[in-house]
Amino acid sequence: MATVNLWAKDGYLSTPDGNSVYFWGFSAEPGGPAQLPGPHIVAREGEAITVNLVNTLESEPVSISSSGQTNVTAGGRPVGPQYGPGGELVSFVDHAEPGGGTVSYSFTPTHPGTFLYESGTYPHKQVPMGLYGALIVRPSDYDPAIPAYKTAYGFGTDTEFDREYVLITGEIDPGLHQAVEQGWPYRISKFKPRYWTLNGRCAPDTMFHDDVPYLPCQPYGAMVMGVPGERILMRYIGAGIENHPLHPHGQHARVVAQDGRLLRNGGTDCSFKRFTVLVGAGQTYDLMYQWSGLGYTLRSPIPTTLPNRRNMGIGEAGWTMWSGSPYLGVKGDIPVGVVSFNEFGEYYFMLHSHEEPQITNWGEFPGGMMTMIGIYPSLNPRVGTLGMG
Ligand SMILES: [Cu+2]
Repeated sequence: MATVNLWAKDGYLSTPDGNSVYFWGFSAEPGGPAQLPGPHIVAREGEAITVNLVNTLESEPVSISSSGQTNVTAGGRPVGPQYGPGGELVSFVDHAEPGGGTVSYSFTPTHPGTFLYESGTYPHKQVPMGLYGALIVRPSDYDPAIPAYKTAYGFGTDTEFDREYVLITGEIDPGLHQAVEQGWPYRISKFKPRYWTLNGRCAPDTMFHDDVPYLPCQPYGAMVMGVPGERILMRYIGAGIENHPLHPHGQHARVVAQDGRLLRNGGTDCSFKRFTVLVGAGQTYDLMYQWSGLGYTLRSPIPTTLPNRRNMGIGEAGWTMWSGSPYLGVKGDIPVGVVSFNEFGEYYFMLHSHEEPQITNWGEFPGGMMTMIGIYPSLNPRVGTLGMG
């Protein structure tokens, strides 16, 4: 039986404009930092899994619920709603009391797919505060060593993939987070997000690698990478309380599943192509992105041609491609040792929320719910694999 241990903690998020935001999140280690989103949980269809939760928060109980999972038990009994002393609803499922309380959930996923897990306790508060993560259920016949069995939904479902990426949407209202930190009243009616996140990060941090040391509480990057012709599985998860129209440039994506259910009715393929998918709060979508632009494919890869250096202006040239500065409009020399511009011949396509105010960081464009898809002539096979499971 698979076992996952999670600790609910508090911490501070980093945003690209230099802000620091108090948040609550799950950690996979008793001594590790809270993280946004929580650790990916990778389970397998038909195999029992136990999720142990320790609540180190001092102020309120925490629980974990996952839409789409059935027959969940805690302590051997079916989970049920929890009420406070005045009869008010506190949690949708059994919770762990504050100050080190524990709860242990067990269930057996009956379907493969992409799911959200989140706190079921005061969810209008604890979910925006960051207590959410991804639950990936592999099909029972999943075998990454055999291409026909390296699928999202099982052999023969036309969901084989070469690489996979989880993209979890969220929003941050720093005012409400500060209210929680200071113990002020939490008024969801005042909800006004200033940051929009993919995997807990705002652009341009979304494009950094996993586990960069300067984002200790935001370990997951959101950059999608592949080579022409590869089947790139993108798992969208709407963890926040807003809806987000996500749009990849470069190629339409094929929606193969919704809310952890394959879009197939008997033998009829019900998948469909879209250039924008509205990821609703609490919803998940599985999309297949297969870039074949300019005639490049797996058999006909992008040629790696070095650009003529005379065609790349720098600094004083006056028509700078990139000035060497992280800020737009300020010129400087490129860093010592940097000698190349796109010399791999890769192509980049934006992937972003089409609700354009969401691609800002507190009003500054670009930022927020935006990342890039990089299509390369070749790429390490370990890129685009999920760490756990
Ligand atoms: Cu666009």
